[in-house]
Amino acid sequence: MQGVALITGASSGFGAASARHLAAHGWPLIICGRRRERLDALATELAPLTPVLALELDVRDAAAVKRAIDELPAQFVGIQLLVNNAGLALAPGPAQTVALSDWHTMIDTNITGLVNVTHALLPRLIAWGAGASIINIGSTASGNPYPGSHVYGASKAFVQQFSFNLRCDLQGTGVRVTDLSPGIAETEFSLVRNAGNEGAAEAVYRNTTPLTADDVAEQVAYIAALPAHMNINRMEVVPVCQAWGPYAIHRE
Ligand code: NDP
Ligand code: 8X3
Repeated sequence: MQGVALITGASSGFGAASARHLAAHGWPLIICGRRRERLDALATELAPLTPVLALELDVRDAAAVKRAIDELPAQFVGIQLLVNNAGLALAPGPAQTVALSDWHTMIDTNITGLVNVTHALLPRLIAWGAGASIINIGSTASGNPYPGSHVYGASKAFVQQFSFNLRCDLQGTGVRVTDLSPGIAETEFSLVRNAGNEGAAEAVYRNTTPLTADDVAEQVAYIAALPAHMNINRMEVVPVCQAWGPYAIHRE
């Protein structure tokens, strides 16, 4: 039987592309995000392929997340796949210049939001058993420090360790967990990070060939379709143009 996939942050970028790829592979979908119109448009687009439920949901609101999961229509309760994708970076300047509220927003979304959704869905994924998956969208920023990453990279380090720790506790349930960590990808991510400044967002990708949302969505669909006995613990995917830099040495 084909289970349902729930994708957070499906109104844009990786989440929307994952919805399209999973729909093409026959997954019934629950697509979540705060921007209702975008979700409705995506649901209308995908409706000829698969049943789709659009849920307006802020992942930071634990009570709303739990209520939405508890009140799912019967057709959508058989959840086999959770794609924890909703997330954002803010304030790309040095840590010492950043508003505390921006740090809180990243923690509330990338950490607390991901935990809220995971906690609400674990009973359903465990009920599904073998073949169920959680795909947490991490980042190369989780293990590679760089200027301006401060709380963003640290929040993705949480995602990686939480993914690994979940694997330990889910031993024997059949539920798989993957930290899927992309490098630079052209989505609305940089527009959000640069507070809507299109020039600054465009400069991030200028003269590069970054990953696309489809590149990442293909990995989501691949991981979700693996045989039930296989678990990819972590997959890091970067564009060829992205590699590591040297240590920064400050000289007097
Ligand atoms: P986008 O900005 O295009 O998409 C982000 C998605 O997250 C949107 O659908 C947005 O929906 C949703 N979202 C943000 N805050 C909330 C919230 N509080 N509640 C519910 N949904 C929320 O960026 P990407 O697709 O690039 O980002 C997706 C994930 O990938 C993020 O976790 C990001 O950190 C990660 N990532 C991105 C990389 C990149 O270079 N693009 C590389 C590595 C990882 P809405 O605003 O409608 O709520
Ligand atoms: C986003 C990728 O390289 O901007 O997670 O940190 S990067």
